Amino acid sequence: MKVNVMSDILKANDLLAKDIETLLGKKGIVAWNIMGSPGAGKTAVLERSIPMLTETHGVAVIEGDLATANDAERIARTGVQSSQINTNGACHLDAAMVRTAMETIDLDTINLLFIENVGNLVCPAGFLLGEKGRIIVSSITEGDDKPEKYPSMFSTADLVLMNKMDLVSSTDFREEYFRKGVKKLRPEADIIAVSARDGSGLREFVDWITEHSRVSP
Ligand SMILES: Nc1nc2c(ncn2[C@@H]2O[C@H](COP(=O)(O)OP(=O)(O)OP(=O)(O)O)[C@@H](O)[C@H]2O)c(=O)[nH]1
Ligand SMILES: [Mg+2]
Repeated sequence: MKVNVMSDILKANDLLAKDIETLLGKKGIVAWNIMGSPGAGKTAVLERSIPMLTETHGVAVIEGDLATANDAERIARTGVQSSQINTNGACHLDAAMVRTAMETIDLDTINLLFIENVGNLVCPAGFLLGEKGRIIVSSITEGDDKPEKYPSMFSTADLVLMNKMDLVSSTDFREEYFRKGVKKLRPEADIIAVSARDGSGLREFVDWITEHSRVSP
């Protein structure tokens, strides 16, 4: 008999993700799935951008990690709602985890939800979470060949942030090579060079979020 366990799991996940998307849509909330390697700077980019975003948006963040509440605590210090999911070993978030975390957030006070996935360049790609789109934070210290080495992840990105640009002179990172690698997999993806350390590029990131988070009436 044919055994089809993985595709059944993905199908169930996608159905729940669709429910989440519908619920968020009814409430006028746009969700972004933030993905990238461990330590790429996903939380740092959010920490530094949230004060700009809250000038015009109600923001909340769901944080996914194997263990600790470190990231949710960092986000809470910015003053917005944050909720931590511990996956206890799982290398990605799934829609059921996100649905549970959403119950801890006052959805009536927000219109922007960031879901920071578990740091990983492979597993999160296969699991929809109800997001409008996907943002990959890729730090330049990881190397300029990451798009071509991790195509499943980069081929689903709507926006790629090249983070840690403040360190570029200490690396052999070739920005054009990286950009070509992304565009080959996903021509429509936007790419922005940023530094969560010195803040460069983050206004452009905030403008991108604002532009792409408009809810059609
Ligand atoms: N120099 C420099 N350091 C950065 C930058 N962004 C993040 N960092 C540092 O990189 C480290 C990891 O940053 P995090 O924001 O925790 O990275 P993350 O992607 O959220 O990590 P995980 O959640 O563990 O996957 C921290 O020590 C940050 O201070 C940057 O733009 N420049
Ligand atoms: Mg983090």
